[in-house]
Amino acid sequence: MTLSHSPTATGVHIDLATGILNGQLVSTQRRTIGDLSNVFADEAVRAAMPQDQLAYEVQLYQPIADGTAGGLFFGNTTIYPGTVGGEYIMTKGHFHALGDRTEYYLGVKGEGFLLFMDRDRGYKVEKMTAGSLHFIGPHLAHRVINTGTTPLTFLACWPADAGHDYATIQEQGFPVRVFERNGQPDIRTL
Ligand code: PAN
Ligand code: ZN
Repeated sequence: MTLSHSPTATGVHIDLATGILNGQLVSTQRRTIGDLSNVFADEAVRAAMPQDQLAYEVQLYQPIADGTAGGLFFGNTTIYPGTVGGEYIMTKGHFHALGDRTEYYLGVKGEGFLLFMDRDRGYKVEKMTAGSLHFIGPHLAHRVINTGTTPLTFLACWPADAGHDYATIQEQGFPVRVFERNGQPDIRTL
């Protein structure tokens, strides 16, 4: 590495008010309602919705190659408000492919729930708000649910070799779902 002898600008910047990242190595992933088949309880309602409706977006800062042991990635996620058949819009959720890899989530804007599930389908829910810091321990699947009426944005930092296991969630789901009832979140066990 060529070390600079005078201070230089970093290659990436985060707007702390919005969580938006800017920089050359920042990429964006979008998840539409059409990408979320079999995520919500009412698949027929989801399939009848506009398939190009944006459900959530992720900005990724990957300063090191995917899979590098000891490396770290950083990103944000913005989940748009709304429901699918009365169920709040949420991320797909995943275990890490290397199951013992951990992660931090930090709430920036909006409100929601962070749902954890262990390998025995035990679960817990943490409230996510601006400034709430969440440690996702080893072997815990994680999903974020926007229970508010505004976009929910959070920051995340995770190991570059963690990887994502979506298949287990696609097959088995989480043990609870969160529905809107009289404008309030209602956690239902399955
Ligand atoms: C996050 C998530 C992001 C989107 O960066 O990947 O919030 O959620 P899904 O990946 O479940 O669609 C993270 O947990 N990375 O490991
Ligand atoms: Zn993760």
